[in-house]
Amino acid sequence: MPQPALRLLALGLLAAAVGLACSRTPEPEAEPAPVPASPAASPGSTAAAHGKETSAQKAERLAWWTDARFGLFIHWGLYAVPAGEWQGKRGYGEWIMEEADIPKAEYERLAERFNPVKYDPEAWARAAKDAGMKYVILTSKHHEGFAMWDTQGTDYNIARRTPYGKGVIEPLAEAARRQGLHFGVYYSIMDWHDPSQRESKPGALNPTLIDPAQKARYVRDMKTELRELVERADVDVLWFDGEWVDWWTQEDARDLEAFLRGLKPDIIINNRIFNSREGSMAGISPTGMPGDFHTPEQEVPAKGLGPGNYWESCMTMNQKWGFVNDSEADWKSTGVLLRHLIDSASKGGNFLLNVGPTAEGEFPQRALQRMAGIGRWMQINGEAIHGTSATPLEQTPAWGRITRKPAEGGAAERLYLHVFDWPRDDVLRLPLAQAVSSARLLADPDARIGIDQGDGELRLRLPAAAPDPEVSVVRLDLSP
Ligand code: H79
Repeated sequence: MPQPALRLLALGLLAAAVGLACSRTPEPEAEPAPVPASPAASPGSTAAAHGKETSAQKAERLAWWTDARFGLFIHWGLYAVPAGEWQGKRGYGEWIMEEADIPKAEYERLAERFNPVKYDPEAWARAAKDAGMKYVILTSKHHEGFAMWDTQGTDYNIARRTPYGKGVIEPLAEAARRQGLHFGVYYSIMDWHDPSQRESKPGALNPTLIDPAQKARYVRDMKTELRELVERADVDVLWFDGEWVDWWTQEDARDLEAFLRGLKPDIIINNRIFNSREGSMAGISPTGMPGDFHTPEQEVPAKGLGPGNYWESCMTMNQKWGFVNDSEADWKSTGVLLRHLIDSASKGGNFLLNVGPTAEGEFPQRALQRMAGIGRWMQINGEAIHGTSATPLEQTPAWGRITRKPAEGGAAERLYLHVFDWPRDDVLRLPLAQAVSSARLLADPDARIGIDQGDGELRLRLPAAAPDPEVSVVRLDLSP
């Protein structure tokens, strides 16, 4: 039989040595300090810019992102205007231009009806923070090609074409930082509007074909736009998508990556900067590809990817990424979303949860309710998510998930047991031989928990009822 305790210790030493995802947050979690608008580059960051980074340097560059574990994705563009409906037909989302086969000239006119007078970036950032999220990723430009900031790269932008008359990216970047959150942008490589690109066959904008004579100009405009975003919104993360077009080569991706790291050495870039996703939406790239982290979409992988492999699962609360008029039945429950967050953390990954705001500039009520619900849970249990790393145990327990914080600065090694299904006989079992010095329920620290250990198994006698209706967390301090 394997020795879980020994394996635990070995993993702990390994993680400490490589400087992976350690707890840096004192408990109880302190108010976050505002993130400086132009953080100093970390010592290893120039190495990333030159493509010569050690795994320890990468861990340091990605430290805030790894500790964060939970972020907000925002899909906002012209598609919010039709809200999923075109010519009486429903079921579309942010892909409506392609799926409803809307001619460019007609689609452009949606801009005349995009007037988000209720946009309150401070309120959005506060909602994210209150949900326990640590960063925000906003679409700067989706496949539709419409830029959500005042850019020199294209006149097809929010400042020029809408009654609103100004950009929405920098205001959210600033609001996010005031709330102590990091900020990033989504950017689509494929562009259904730009004249360089056209349908690959009648009615099929996806994937686009490019006119070779216009490619250099298009890539130059991309760089103009991305430089503006990095310099004006000081983006911490670049989240590419629409990378699967044949005309976007690995050479293009490497050139763009070097360009971006030259602008901001510490910048974090997803794997979709290059067409290398395996298994379609699974979002995993082979090793050695450009980018910093893998991007499973609409799923949490069955297993973690092991140390040194960074990933983030992005997921919608409902059926579409952009705002659509839908019904409650289309939405995942707060409990389901919360379990995806915990599942991601227990496997060593991040969870990026999406909201599609309306064309008036508001988050849908259903999204706000879910974020508030997760926030109430995070208020009590956030320490079991933030700054944690993957479970050290080989087996996923039938009752739930495990996250851990390695021993640091005199604190004991900690395991967090996220109990999805409260045991009927009140006894929680896990294969752990290492001695336990304390066991406490985060939602009810005074509740008595009986500890019984033997034969490589830990048995915790829990109170008869779960203190949290969704997921109750037991914090286990292990003896050194
Ligand atoms: O922005 C959101 C979506 O609009 C966008 N990604 C998230 C973050 C997206 N959603 N669905 N898709 C993209 C579907 C893409 C499907 C395909 Fe392919 C593109 C099928 C074939 C080409 C990508 C590449 C998946 C398989 C190969």
